[in-house]
Amino acid sequence: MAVAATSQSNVPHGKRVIGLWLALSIVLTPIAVLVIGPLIPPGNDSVQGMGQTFDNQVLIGASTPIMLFVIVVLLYTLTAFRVREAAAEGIPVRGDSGLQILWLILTTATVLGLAAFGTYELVKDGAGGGQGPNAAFLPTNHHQAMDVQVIGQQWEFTYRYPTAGGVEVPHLYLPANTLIRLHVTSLDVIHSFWAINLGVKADANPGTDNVVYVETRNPVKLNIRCAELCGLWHGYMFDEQGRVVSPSAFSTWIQQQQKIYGPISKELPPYSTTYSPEPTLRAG
Ligand SMILES: [Cu+2]
Repeated sequence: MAVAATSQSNVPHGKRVIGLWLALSIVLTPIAVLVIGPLIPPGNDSVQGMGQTFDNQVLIGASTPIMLFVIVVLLYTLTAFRVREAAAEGIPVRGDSGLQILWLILTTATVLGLAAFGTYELVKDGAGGGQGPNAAFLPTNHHQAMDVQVIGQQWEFTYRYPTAGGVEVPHLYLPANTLIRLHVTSLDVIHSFWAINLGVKADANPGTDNVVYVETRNPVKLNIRCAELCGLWHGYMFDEQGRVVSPSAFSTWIQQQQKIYGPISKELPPYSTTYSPEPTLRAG
């Protein structure tokens, strides 16, 4: 590699950087999208989770060439423009309005394009985070959704099934391939219901009916955690015994639960979108 300033100016640095960047991008971007992208949570256990996993793949597909460009420019610069003699000066950098305008257009288009994509993805099926009592964005088939209530309390979640007499149970069971309308609320302080592998995270606030939709897919174990610091045992507020089960297994299960918890449910207030903690006898 020539080092004198005169020969440096004849070297097509720009073409070399672009060529290196293109070659690396063509090889590494599909690997990032197809291999690394699907490893990022939540995975494909619900329709909403699939959507989020697809979003992760799009984002990693857009960001991999950008990251590679930064790395290629950095390493190329360190190698090609390194001052090897104490007296030698680097190539002077002068303004380049064409390059600056191109840079501004590309970065602005990337950021705005991803923002528009992210917004569309977030609202298109009315899922993801809870949207309060009157969800602004609904799945197209929301009239067929099955209602299930999630109640946060220090320090566990319980679940009520209004379609089964309002029975309250300690673990979340959902039928497979079913659209669920979750009503997330709290009896005491603020919690956050996070069903990690379903791609659902919704605030559980007292006095609030926070609605969030999720469409289950195949039977799977659920990993549920509280995602809002809610007091001393917040770290222990999790449930790994929930399941998505086949519809027939679900109807067997809910009948069992009605036998076990039905007598206690009679002492509970009637099913409601929110509760006051004061007169409530808790199950368990
Ligand atoms: Cu909590």
